[in-house]
Amino acid sequence: MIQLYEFPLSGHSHKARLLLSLLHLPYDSVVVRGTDREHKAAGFLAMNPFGQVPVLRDGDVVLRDSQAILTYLARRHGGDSWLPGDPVQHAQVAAWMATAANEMTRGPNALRLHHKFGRDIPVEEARQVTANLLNVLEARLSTHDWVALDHITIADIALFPYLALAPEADIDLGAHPHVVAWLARIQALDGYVNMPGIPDYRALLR
Ligand SMILES: N[C@@H](CCC(=O)N[C@@H](CS)C(=O)NCC(=O)O)C(=O)O
Repeated sequence: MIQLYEFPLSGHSHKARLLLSLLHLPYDSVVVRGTDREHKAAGFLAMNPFGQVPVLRDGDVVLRDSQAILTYLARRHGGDSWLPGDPVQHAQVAAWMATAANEMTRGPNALRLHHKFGRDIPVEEARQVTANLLNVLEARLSTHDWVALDHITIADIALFPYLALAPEADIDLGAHPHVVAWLARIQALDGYVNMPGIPDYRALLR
């Protein structure tokens, strides 16, 4: 049985939860007790020396990093559609995975850490990164249903949680209707699971 080491309020963990659920893969959730600093204890550091969730264990395979976990699940359990083997399509997905790791982390994720958890961050820089990211995504999604290809891929999953958690990051999505429609499209998928803090974007479209 696959095991997912996670924090319940972690958007990075939610990427893994979401793909596991969309793939209808059963797994055991191992909630890491952040308040007890379990993620910095030797046992956890042996799985991820950075001391961060999520970590996924599948038999002998132990993986850290949400993007890497999505990559593994897609290739091992998801056929050829979530991360196609075609070199060009693979690279197009990889480009957006990099956006999830970079701009999404420096922008919306950082703003949520600040507004929800009180983390000291460069707020103005995070707002600018977020504004640029939203403009780029809005342009893409005004002509396409999905961020990387003409069907859903792990890039959509990697980008979903920290945009969907926008209210907790004091981000207004009002000027980005195509981003909102894309969030709702993901929420309408068979097997979609929510996490605390993500509103029902489908209700906004009704
Ligand atoms: N690049 C990592 C980042 C993971 C990350 O920042 N995890 C947070 C929770 S969302 C964490 O474990 N923070 C605790 C810490 O850094 O000490 C990924 O994508 O999985």
